[in-house]
Amino acid sequence: MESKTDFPCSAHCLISSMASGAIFSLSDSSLLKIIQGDITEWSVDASSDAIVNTANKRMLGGGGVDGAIHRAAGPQLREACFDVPEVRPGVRCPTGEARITLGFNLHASHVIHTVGPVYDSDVNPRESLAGSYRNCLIVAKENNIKYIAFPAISCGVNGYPKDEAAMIAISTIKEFANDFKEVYFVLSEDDIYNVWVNKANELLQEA
Ligand code: AR6
Repeated sequence: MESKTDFPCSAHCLISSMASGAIFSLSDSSLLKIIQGDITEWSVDASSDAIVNTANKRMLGGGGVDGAIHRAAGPQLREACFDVPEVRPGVRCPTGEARITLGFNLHASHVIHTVGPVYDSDVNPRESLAGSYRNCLIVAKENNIKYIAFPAISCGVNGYPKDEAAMIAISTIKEFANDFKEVYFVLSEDDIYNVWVNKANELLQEA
């Protein structure tokens, strides 16, 4: 996964398009890695790590990534989520915010839960999606997380257009270029993976 080609690229863009994924340099000490796979299987050789869950406001499980993460983490994750205080009845995490729990049976030590916008009904889906990425990264920093893996937040049942979602995701992560050793996207679908790699190449070449 670490191998890089000697692709002629700017100093800020070291990309490897090998089967293992694509690797970009966010800063002198920070990498962005885009890989295909199941985020519940993500692991790095570090204890300061977290995966991001694209949850719903109740935070008690759902479909897609949310369901997969709850199944892999085991029932303790639901109990930990249940203990997250409600900000109003039925809402533990409003749209665009983030909450952290332990990872239990996952390889990752922590799960950061965020609620992405439902594209067709959110008043300002761009701001909400950027808020989700930004607040996950803020919560991660507060908890000394150095390795973090994101899925494509809101790109499943929430219906966010992939190209705009990739632009928001990667440009928001660029704001935190010096704060993490490695930021990952673990993407299960071929088309989303390709959109993300193209967008990362575009945005990071501009850096
Ligand atoms: N690993 C990586 N990516 C995955 C995985 C996986 N195991 N499973 C699905 N994806 P979605 P959303 C991809 O629908 O749109 C839930 O019910 C998937 O193909 O999980 O943010 C929650 O409770 C898609 O590209 O999340 C919420 O109510 C992307 O992950 C709601 O769905 C996100 O798809 C959240 O909807």
